[in-house]
Amino acid sequence: SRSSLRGFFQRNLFVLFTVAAVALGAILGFSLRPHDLSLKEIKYFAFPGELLMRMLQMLVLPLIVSSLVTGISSLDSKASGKMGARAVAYYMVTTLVAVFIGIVIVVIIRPGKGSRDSPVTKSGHIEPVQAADAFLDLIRNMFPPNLVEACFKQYKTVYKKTVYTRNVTVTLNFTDSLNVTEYDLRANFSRVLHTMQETVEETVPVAGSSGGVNALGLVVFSMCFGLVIGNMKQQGQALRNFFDCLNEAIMRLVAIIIWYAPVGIMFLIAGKIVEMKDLAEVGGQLGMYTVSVIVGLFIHGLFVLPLLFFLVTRKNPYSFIGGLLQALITALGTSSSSATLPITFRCLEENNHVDKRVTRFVLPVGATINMDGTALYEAVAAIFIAQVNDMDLNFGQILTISITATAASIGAAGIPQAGLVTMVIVLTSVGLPTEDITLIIAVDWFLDRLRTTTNVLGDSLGAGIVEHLSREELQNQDAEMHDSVLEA
Ligand code: DAS
Repeated sequence: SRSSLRGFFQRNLFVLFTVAAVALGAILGFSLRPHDLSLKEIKYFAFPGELLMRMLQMLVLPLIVSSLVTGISSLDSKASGKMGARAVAYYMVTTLVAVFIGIVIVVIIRPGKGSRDSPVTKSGHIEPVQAADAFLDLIRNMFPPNLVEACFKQYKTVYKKTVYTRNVTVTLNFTDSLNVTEYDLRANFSRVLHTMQETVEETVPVAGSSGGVNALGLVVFSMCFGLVIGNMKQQGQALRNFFDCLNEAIMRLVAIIIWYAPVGIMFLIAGKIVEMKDLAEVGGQLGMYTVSVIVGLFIHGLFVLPLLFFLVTRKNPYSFIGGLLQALITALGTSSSSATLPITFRCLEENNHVDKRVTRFVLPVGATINMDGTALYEAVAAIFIAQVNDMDLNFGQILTISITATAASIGAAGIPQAGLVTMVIVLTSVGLPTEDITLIIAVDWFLDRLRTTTNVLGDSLGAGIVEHLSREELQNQDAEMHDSVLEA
């Protein structure tokens, strides 16, 4: 029939478009590299990619609030409690498994033991953010001082940097910032991130790329709000209708943006390829470290998670993953789980037909706190840095790294390179020098894309697993709805 043909068309042609966009982006990027474009020219060239990021980020705020409030208020608190417990159990188990895989890999490959020919030396002074501050920031972000600030936090850092061949002086001045807690942490590390890049004199908005949404605070608020209006029965109906309609409207906007996504992704990939350092430069230790992270992410993402999905749902995980390709490629292009969230919703609901009552609940929470890729990466990076410092970690320290890497991945926002920022918690917890973060910055932009893709994959398979485990509650609710309609 026409609608199934349209469905087939949408599902497959889009994926083809997006894969073609990545390939074209790579070709474009590599053909432009020999022209040695300046950072400015690259920014102009990659502008269509930045547009896509901004369009998706624009939707993150209304999408998180409307989907969570609708999702939670549409379930009775018993059902939502059970679904939430299953989701959290899945998040904890898969994140700890990811950390375990990371530790086994990095202990076997021992990337830090090679000769110290890594091109990036330990240079530049970094003021480490103390772990305690980072933890407090994490808790603080769960309770935004007021909703306006959390949603519309205007934050612009104009920073001027004069870089003298890697000895860097950076002055940060915060202008018209309303609420800088979350980005304080990030701004310090944006200092680290940007000081290791090419030397140019420029002032750019740093946090603009992260969209200025405090997702953690919004998730906590939306869950509480959804629970409350869910229990307000008839009195809350008007609000429930409002958020349901808002959610529907946002998903229609996504349906429009998704036509532009392949173009945006093409320029995001191309722009990054033009900008990146010669990967050939990345030799020795750094190369083996990169291999360790990639091997770990592939084992976790392509074998462990699909196996868990199969064991629970008895469905073919790879055909489920086939429906997610668009979201996975968007994660690869944007290196931001929250920016990918609108596409993740669409892939799960349109391609994999996951119940909306599940996706609305687990996806916003998962995109914010369930980051298997990040947890694996932070464990590998911390142990790599220990190896580079010839520091043998005892079992207690390895256990500490497992716990703090899990906590740091929960705390990492779904924005580019957030995992690098929260790694300070892991390093400080075992007494490793935080300035060694500079050792791994050169390859972080690349690993960030892979771990973000793993994060999105984990969230999406989790939605399928939670739906399967909750099918009884969902069927009961359908039956109740059916009966109430019959009565009416
Ligand atoms: N880029 C983050 C995300 O969006 C992951 C990370 O930085 O570790 O999931």
